[in-house]
Amino acid sequence: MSLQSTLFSGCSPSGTLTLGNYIGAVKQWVQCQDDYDGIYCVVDMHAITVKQDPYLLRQRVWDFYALYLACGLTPDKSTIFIQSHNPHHSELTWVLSCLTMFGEMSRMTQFKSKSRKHESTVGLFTYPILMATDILLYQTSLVPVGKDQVQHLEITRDLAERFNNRYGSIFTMPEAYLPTEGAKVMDLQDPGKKMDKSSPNPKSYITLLDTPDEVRAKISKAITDSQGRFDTGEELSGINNLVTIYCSLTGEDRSFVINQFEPQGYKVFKDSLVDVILAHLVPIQERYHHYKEDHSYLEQLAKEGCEKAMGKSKVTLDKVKEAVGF
Ligand code: AQP
Repeated sequence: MSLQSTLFSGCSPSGTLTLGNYIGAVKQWVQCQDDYDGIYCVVDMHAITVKQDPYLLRQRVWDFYALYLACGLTPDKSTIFIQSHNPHHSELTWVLSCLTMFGEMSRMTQFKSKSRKHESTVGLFTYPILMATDILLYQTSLVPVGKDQVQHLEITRDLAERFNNRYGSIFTMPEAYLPTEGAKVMDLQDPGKKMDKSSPNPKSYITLLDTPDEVRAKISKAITDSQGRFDTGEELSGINNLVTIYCSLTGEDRSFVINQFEPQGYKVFKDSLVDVILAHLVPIQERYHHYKEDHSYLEQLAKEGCEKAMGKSKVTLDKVKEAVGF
């Protein structure tokens, strides 16, 4: 039995994985592999909370799976699977839905913002219950969360506590895991917003599959500062975001980077940033293409990953069914 803490995370295949997903999530997961029992999921059930093209969705699911591996997740160390392949997620979601109050769901701010852009389906409304399931099903103790997900982790903890009080102590109480290096990467055209894979403007994000020319063009057009400063004193400035990307990928100190590039100006900095980004992306893309060449191998890995995941989730689900009287 593993004595490591269980860590659960996933990305939603609602677009192509971005540099934001890489810096804020996947790169951290890879670094955590030796220290945690990591469970990493392609959360396609989350993706359909907003309208998706079925053909594109299936393609993206496999692209995500191949990219997780290409970024360095390994099935030997982590459990890597596709959410919809494990039916236990739907089953536990129903049980938890029957413990969730309409009022507490209504307070979720992400629903309020997303329902302005998408159809207000019941699935979009109750999506935090599915997220709670993802976490509780694997007795997760640590969940890497950005600020926008803190509210959803809180409701997960509320549901775990409510269930445990009513039916006996079955769920582990999850805590937020705040990685020291994980940075929030902002939109290249609007640094007030986070870089988002489903943004309608492709210039606002870099995907892990962008060509060198696309990366160069997007970085050269990225917003900086009208006065040419490197240290604007504003957290949400374009240049601040580019320096964050540079530091996250190189591990270099922010003030060192600013001192190095300030005398040389934005052009030299941006050229160097492109080199840094491509030094990460090119090897990832080579490995990605290697995995994509053999779809049956990918399917085999996903099947084994799912069996490993279901081995864990079944233990929890059996206890839940017994506890609620099924
Ligand atoms: N810009 C970002 N900077 C740092 N970390 C980020 N993450 C996402 N964007 C950034 C982290 O990646 C993980 C998975 O996120 P996700 O894209 O699947 O979920 P989301 O960010 O909440 O996006 P949506 O709403 O599901 O989909 P789209 O992209 O369609 O809007 C998380 O750990 C997240 O913090």
